[in-house]
Order: sequence, then C-alpha cells, then structure tokens
Amino acid sequence: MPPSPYTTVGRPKSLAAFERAQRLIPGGVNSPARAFGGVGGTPLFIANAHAQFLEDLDGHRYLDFIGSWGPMILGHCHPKVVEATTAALHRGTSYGAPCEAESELAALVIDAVPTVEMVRFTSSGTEAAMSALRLARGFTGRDVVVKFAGCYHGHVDSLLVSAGSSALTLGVPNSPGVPADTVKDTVVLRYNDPQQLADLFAAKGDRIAGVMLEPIAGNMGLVTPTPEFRKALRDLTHKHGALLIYDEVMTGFRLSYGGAQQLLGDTPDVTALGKIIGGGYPVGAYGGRADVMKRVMPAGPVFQAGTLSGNPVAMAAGIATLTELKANPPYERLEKLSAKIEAGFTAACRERNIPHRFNRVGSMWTLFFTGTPVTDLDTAKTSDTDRFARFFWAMMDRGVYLPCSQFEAAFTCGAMTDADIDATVRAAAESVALL
Ligand code: KE4
Repeated sequence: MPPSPYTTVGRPKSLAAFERAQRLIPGGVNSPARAFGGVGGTPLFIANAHAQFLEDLDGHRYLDFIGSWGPMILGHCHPKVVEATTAALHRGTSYGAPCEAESELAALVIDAVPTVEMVRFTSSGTEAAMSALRLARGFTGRDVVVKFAGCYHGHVDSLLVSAGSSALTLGVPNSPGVPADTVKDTVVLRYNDPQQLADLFAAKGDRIAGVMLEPIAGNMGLVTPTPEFRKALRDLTHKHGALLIYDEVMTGFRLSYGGAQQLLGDTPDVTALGKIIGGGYPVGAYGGRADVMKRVMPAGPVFQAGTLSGNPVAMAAGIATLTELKANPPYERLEKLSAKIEAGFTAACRERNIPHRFNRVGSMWTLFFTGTPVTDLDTAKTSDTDRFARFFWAMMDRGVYLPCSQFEAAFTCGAMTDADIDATVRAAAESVALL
C-alpha cells in the first residue's frame, strides 16, 4: 500500500509505527477496518483520546467522527466511565464467576430495549451475532438463515458472504477459509427488496431458522429500511415460524435509548448488541423473547460460553455509560448537531456540482459520492470511492477524522460542540473544493 502524500507530510511517527506494526501484526492492524484500505495511505497511530478528540503520535488533534466505530457516544474518558472502571479495577479485573454487575447491566439493557426480556453477554458483537444465529437454529430446529448484502454481522463464518464493513471495502466479500458447506444454508438477499424475501419464504419458508439484518444499516454506509421491507420481514417470519433477528450492535443505544427498534416501533424476536453497551470495553450481548433465550445453556441446550463474558470492569463501563445515557439523553442534541453537518456537507457539494447523497439517521450518517439514491449495496457501490478517499484525507488534514471507508457510517459524538460542527462544515467546504 503506497504511503499517501498526506501521511508522509507531518505524520512521520505514525508512518514509522505502522512500518514496525506491519512486521509484527498481519497488515499492521488488529482489525482490517483500521487499515485505511479504502482510502490509501498510512493509518494514523493514536496516542490518546479525550472527549471529542483523537490525538495521533505526531501530536495532531482531530475531531473524532469514528468514535471507535460507534461505542464512544459520550466521548472518550467520560468522567463517570473513568470513575466507575477505576473503582472496578481495584475490585479485581476478572473472576470466572458471576458478579452482580452482570445483572445490573442486564437490567439496564432489558429496561431499555423494548423486545429484550432476557440477555446474555459476550465479549464482542461478532460473538453476539454468531450466538443469536445458533440460537435461532437451535430454537427452530431448522438450518437456513437469511442475511442481506451489505449488512455486516462480524466475522461469523456462515455470514461472511457479501459482508459489509471492511470485507466490502477490501473487495473480498467472500472470505477464503470459509468452507462452501458452512455457507450452503446461508441465503443472501437484497436489502429493501420485500418481493425477493417473499419469494424465498414461498420456496423455503419451512426451512428458515432466522432472518438477520441491521435494522438501519451502517456497514454499506448508512442505508435506511423502507416500511414495506420492515413489514415483510415481520409478517413473513411470523407466518413461517422463523425468528427475526435485529443486529443492533451499531444502532443499539446510538439512535435512541431503545435503539433502532424503538425508533421504528419494530418487534424483533432476538437482538444482537455491542459497542455502546461496553462504553469502549469489549462487550457484546444477545437477548430477546424469554421463551427463546431460555434455550441458551445452562437454562437450555444451546451451547454458548466465554471466559471474559460479563467481565466486571467491562460491565462497570457499560453500566456507567447506559446510566449516563438514561439520565442525560444526548439524542436531541446529537440530532441537531448532525442535521447541521448534513446541511453543511450537502450545501458544499451542491455549490461545487458534485454528485452526492447524504443518508442519515440521528447521529449516524454517510456522505456518498454518487448521484444515485443509496438504498442497498448495489446503489452504495455506485459511489466514487476515489473521490471519497480524497475527501477523507482533505478532511483529515483539516483536523476531522472520518471513517476510513465510503462504506461505513460516521458517528457524531456527544461531546462535540456547535463550534466543533461549524469547524467541520468549514473543513468540508474547503475539502469539497479540492475534489
Ligand atoms: P465486533 O465483533 O467488531 O465487536 O462487532 C461486529 C459487528 C456486528 N454487527 C454490526 C452491525 C457491526 O457493525 C459490527 C462491527 N462493526 C465494524 C465497523 N462497521 C467494526 C469495525 C472493525 O471491524 O474493526
């Protein structure tokens, strides 16, 4: 990957750090989404993060619109999260035995997410999605699962087909190492296509264990579901006895305190969660109807386990984060700040006659460089990714850190101020002029 001209200027410490990391870690990163594969150049190595800011090794400070890919809705080092985790550290970091913090966070999640009656914690969103899928198959006794092109549910073998996020960015939607047998029961449909879903159920309805989707998608860039699509999902899964699984790892506690399902008024059977519920620590969760969740071992026969599931320090971070979100909901202010970004970015593109689509729900948004309405993976892929890469680096050089791919959602941070948003809009106007 040739170093971008941007990164050789003024960021030599990141360059050196990346060169060292590449000798030690595949691709120099512990997750491909961070490798800047979609924008070229060298990933910036972060020295520290506070509130709405990231600071790289070379001392440059950026407004952080990636927020660790979603978790940091309150901003970095939120005092209440720091206080809670510091206290937890001194009580021991991992027990391998139950503790009350797990029930406390479970109670907060159940109180917040409308359809979750019981919940099990994992250590990542991938584990949550994988376990939800196994549970659907175990509960129904069926094998076929349905996902949608452009939706990403973590690196679950049976779901790494037309995955979104970095798999899409890196142009390898079907990963090597996934045996054909593993995905033979995975059907991939088009997002927002109710007819295709109806046709599948007509043909295989009695074999479908579950249908999994991002209820508001972020991993092909931000894509919203049509009411017709959502109605078909719920009606067809009900009619045929399949489980409807909402992957809210990204949207949970992000779009409202009750997630996308509360915003939309939807009633999935199982929900996968992650990111914000860990407040920056490794936490995933899956939950839903009590009759379904009671099939999870040791209450039921469906196996799932994890050494660090329910980790007491991670639980403390999640409890502090959700308690703060409940006591001081940031959603109205995030809506206002994000609406200003949408207005400013679209005005800048219009002024320069640059084809664009700005998709947004609350504080999740994507500026697509295409003139085509973006409603699914195919239309997302009409975007000019080279233009996005130039925009990304131009914004970075103006102190704004965006997601390093056209096919991701940006996250407005709760610690951002009106002045931060005004600066971001100014940076966009200058950057768009260079495209
Ligand atoms: P994790 O295993 O990365 O915690 O969660 C997987 C996952 C599941 N479901 C949804 C809807 C997700 O967005 C994710 C992870 N999101 C990506 C970015 N879009 C994480 C970034 C990365 O892989 O480094």
